[in-house]
Amino acid sequence: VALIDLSRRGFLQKLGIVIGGAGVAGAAAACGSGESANDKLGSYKQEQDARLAAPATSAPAASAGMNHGGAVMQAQPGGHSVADMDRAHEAGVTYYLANAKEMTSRLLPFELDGDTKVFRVTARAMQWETRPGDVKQAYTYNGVLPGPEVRVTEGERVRFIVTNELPESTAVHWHGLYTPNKMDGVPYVTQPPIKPGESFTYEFVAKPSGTHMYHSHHNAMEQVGKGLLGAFIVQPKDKTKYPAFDKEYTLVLNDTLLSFTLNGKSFPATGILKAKLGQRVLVRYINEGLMNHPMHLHGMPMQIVAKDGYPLASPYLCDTQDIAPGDRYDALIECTEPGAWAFHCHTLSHAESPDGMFGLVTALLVE
Ligand SMILES: [Cu+2]
Repeated sequence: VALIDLSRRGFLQKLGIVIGGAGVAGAAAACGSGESANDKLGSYKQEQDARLAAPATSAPAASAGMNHGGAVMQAQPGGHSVADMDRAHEAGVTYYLANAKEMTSRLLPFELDGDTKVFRVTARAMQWETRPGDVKQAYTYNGVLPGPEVRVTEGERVRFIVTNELPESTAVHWHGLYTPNKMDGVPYVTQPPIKPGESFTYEFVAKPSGTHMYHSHHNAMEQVGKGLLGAFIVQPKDKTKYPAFDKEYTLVLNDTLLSFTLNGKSFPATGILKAKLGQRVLVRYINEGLMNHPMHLHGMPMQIVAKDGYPLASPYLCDTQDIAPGDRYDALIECTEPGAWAFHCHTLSHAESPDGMFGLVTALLVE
């Protein structure tokens, strides 16, 4: 397989975009240097609105005139002219490369009560912007989506005081963790639902190690779909039992009610993964959605080292890892190839359209 032009500029050119100057600074300049983040956001939104409002430049039937040579290609299916479609793709990618911030995990803070780590989690309804101008009615833990990441070490005692400020009952399930039965978080199976205005306290010892999650287990299609979800990472007590890595990212996937989101955001508002040449990056995939998402990284293989937190006896290499609802996969990436590499769900209806890329799309930038 030929790996062509590995630079960021190559990435843009591959996507049909030629800009002045290479790198993030160049992309930012092309986008209008001196603009505030809000201006940029506004101009991206205006372009989107203008395209949606503009009448199709050719009737959809004109797509019958398309040929493989491209010379007579006047319109794309859906009534987009060639120029309109390319402009839409360019706007999204240019916006992304100029604005994407490195993905980070917000950690859930705790207080100590003796040896017990005490966490406070409040569920509430609020509005959440998935990408510029796209604001949805969401449910959040502590006002963010995904909920703040829990990070503890195997064997630590944890307590979660969960307060429900939603207009409906809820409960929290600790997916992947070995809890006492009454702490499992399923209404009418192990506890009464937490009614609006009420609190419930969960307490258990964090085990086993691995990539886990916490989420609603009440009216869950809606509540998790609207955002009641978060990562729960239990670090191994003995780190030598897990492959070494230089840096890590948690990628929480979701779909349906808030559209296709990576850590609560849809492309081009998604964050970016960054590594220095030669670094080993660990990606923790967590699928909180209703659909499978085959995540595909360009340029370098992924080595899958754990499933649902359990280290694999035989890690395997792949470039696409299907992730079913509820699954977690830990993937190690040896960042041997410099450039900005597309990284996206390969169910293409979750990632690309005539209006440009959207949804489950990010990039790995190796510098
Ligand atoms: Cu997908």
